[in-house]
Amino acid sequence: MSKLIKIALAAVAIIGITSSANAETAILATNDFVGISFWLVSMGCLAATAFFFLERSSVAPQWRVSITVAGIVTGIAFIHYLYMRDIWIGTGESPTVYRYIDWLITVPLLMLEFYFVLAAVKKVPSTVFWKLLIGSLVMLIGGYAGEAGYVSAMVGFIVGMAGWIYILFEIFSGEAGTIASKSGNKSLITAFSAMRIIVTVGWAVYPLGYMFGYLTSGGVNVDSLNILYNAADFLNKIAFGLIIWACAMQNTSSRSK
Ligand SMILES: *C/C=C(C)/C=C/C=C(C)/C=C/C1=C(C)CCCC1(C)C
Repeated sequence: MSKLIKIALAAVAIIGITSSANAETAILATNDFVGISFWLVSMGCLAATAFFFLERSSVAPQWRVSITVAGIVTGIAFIHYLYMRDIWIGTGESPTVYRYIDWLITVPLLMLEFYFVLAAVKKVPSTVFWKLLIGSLVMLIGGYAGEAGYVSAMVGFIVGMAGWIYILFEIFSGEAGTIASKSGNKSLITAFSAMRIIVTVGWAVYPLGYMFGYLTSGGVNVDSLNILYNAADFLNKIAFGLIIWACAMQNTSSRSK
């Protein structure tokens, strides 16, 4: 299929999805900053998705899976953000279920990016893949069970934290972290440390939100919580992918010189 046809098909798909998700769009008030933040992240995700797919062929072949996955993550988030935006504008309530559905798909994919960037420059045992996948699922299923009331909020929090701490251990000093630091590849090491900072600092926003929402008395202000989550998603999904893209480009040009 020619590139032009592919781009045309993608444009039609995006217009179709957008117009069906917008079928009953309520009016966005000029002072609804939460609604505006949902809208900004939707558009950021759309732009990032187009960017990653168009840039895919600019990087060396072994980096392409990582760039594809970055585009899939922002593409999935784009569609969820359209729905979340509508729910917020229409009802003024937090779209928690949609957030978790989005996390359930995008978070394991983001974790697997650590595997894919390693695999771009080294042979990596498949145990790394499974450890990252299972750690992220434990974190999310624990958190959801707690939020939805299948287990107490505290038990859900502890299980979720255990999954996150396990992931952090794995990428800092576990198998994945060791392979990266011993690789001797500058682009990989740069990508890996920036990605680690995001998973440590950027991801900390979510358990903090959970803590203030469920474990402290008085609860949390839904407006600030949603703005915070939206800003965190922007960093954790879009900036995360851009870091991988930048390192892939650097690695590609240092090879061709
Ligand atoms: C794009 C969306 C991202 C990167 C979402 C990440 C979500 C988390 C890191 C959630 C973590 C949680 C804990 C560590 C414990 C309590 C429950 C969660 C699920 C909020």
